[in-house]
Amino acid sequence: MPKRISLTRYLVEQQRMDGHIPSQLRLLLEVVARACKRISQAVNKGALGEVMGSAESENVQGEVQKKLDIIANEVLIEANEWGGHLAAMASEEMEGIYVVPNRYPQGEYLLMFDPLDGSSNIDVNVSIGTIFSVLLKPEGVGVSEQDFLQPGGKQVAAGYCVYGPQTTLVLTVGDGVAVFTLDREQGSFLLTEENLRVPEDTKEFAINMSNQRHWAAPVQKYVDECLQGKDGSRGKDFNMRWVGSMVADVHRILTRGGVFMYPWDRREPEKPGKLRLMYEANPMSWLIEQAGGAATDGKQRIMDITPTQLHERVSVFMGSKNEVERVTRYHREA
Ligand code: AHM
Ligand code: MG
Repeated sequence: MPKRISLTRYLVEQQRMDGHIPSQLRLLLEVVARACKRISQAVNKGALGEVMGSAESENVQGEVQKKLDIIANEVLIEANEWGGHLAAMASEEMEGIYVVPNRYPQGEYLLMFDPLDGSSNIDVNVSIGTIFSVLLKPEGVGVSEQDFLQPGGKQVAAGYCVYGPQTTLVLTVGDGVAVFTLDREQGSFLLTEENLRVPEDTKEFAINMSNQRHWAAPVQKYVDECLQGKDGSRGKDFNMRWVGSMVADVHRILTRGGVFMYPWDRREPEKPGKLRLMYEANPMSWLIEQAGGAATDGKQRIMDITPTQLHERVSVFMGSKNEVERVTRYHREA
């Protein structure tokens, strides 16, 4: 068995050798990883831990909250609020920002997260995850929601933890993508892959096909061509996968290629898409780009979008570069 490097050592080396991350950011990422371990334990207990089912509340998006959504949100806040590395946090499960209480020291970072992505899969024992994104707070006194409204290109760290057959943490600090697997006996994340690459071409796409009749013409055209396979203009057969947890679908694509799409559709025409820009699309876009893939909203690079609201939504096309370029081209030509 090879001797594995722990997440702690990986981060120390990033700080020491490459000067990629300041010590406060290293501390922050360690704390996020610790919180993910706690969430992983709760997920693992399932019905034995009374964490299944719905709570009697809705989040700001009007979605019914699952008990685990709330537990994961609390775990992330409690783990991160006292360390002195953060100024504030924002989450899918909270309407406004959570400013670090003044009984604790204030740090210079902003943390955003989707504490439990793929909520509809909790009760059926299918992979779910936590997605996170870190920004630097702009200079100035205090902290406000406005400070969070920075394009994804300003992220200083991003990642996710997927709670599946294994618990896997995937991270970028702008120096490629590293993968850590949770060793439950040791209780630590160990580096299992570095410099992940997404193949430029693929024969696999991921989209919720039940929404087909609601899509715009460019998405119809792209998926139609995939479905025609060898009999159509693409000259190859495509396979389709849809877990219904963005973390799991994007993890598959980071591992073996593919294209993930959650486009705008006519069900809610006033919304640009279902997924949230700041704590779902941006961190995933950066990971995908760091692995050599691409991520657009159909027209522009997702990470170039300047958000105007915390819970802003966006259309998403990400994964293997040549496929993302093709579906983006169809949008531009339309
Ligand atoms: P959530 O953050 O409330 O769990 O919602 C986001 C999820 C994504 O993980 C996934 O890609 C998508 O919603 C699935 O949507 P659908 O149920 O329409 O297939
Ligand atoms: Mg989500």
